[in-house]
Amino acid sequence: MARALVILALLVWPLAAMAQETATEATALQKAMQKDPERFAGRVTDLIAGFGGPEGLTLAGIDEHIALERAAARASALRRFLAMDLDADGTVTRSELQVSQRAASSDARGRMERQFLAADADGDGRVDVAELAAQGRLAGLRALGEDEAGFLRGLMSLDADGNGALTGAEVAKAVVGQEGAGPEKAD
Ligand SMILES: [Ca+2]
Ligand SMILES: [Ca+2]
Repeated sequence: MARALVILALLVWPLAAMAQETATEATALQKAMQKDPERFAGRVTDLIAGFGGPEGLTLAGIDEHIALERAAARASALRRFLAMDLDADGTVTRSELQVSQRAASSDARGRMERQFLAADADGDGRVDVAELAAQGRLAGLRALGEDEAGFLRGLMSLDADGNGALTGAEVAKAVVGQEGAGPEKAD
């Protein structure tokens, strides 16, 4: 009997964890709608216009948006490093850093030093290809984190007719349904 209970608990636990995650996203969605319905609707309308297909915004469209935002942040982070790679071997050494630092303003020198030290994860005095790639990934996640990505994917819960595509009308309906529904509406 006890054993059966343990097995049951093991089976149910992951499902409960998943439900919890979905509930957290739903709450974040409701909060965003209640806090500033106009801003929320505007933002989602822009997303639908920018990344939606003829039927509306799909999960694939949301993922494209997430990937593009992260790629843009990754590209600008990598650009800073690549501009210091004087011999074009794909890695930035301390002596390459120093040449760039000499040419930079005094304000920029300190920042370049910090960025170099942060990127040189193994501390061998050079930022190699793998360390550069890691910096790029980090910059992407800083620009659009997992919480935000989860929130954006959670928008698909507003797909009222369940056809896998979110329309402006569905968003408008959801926002109207949420207005005034908040337990602690901001004053
Ligand atoms: Ca180099
Ligand atoms: Ca290194």
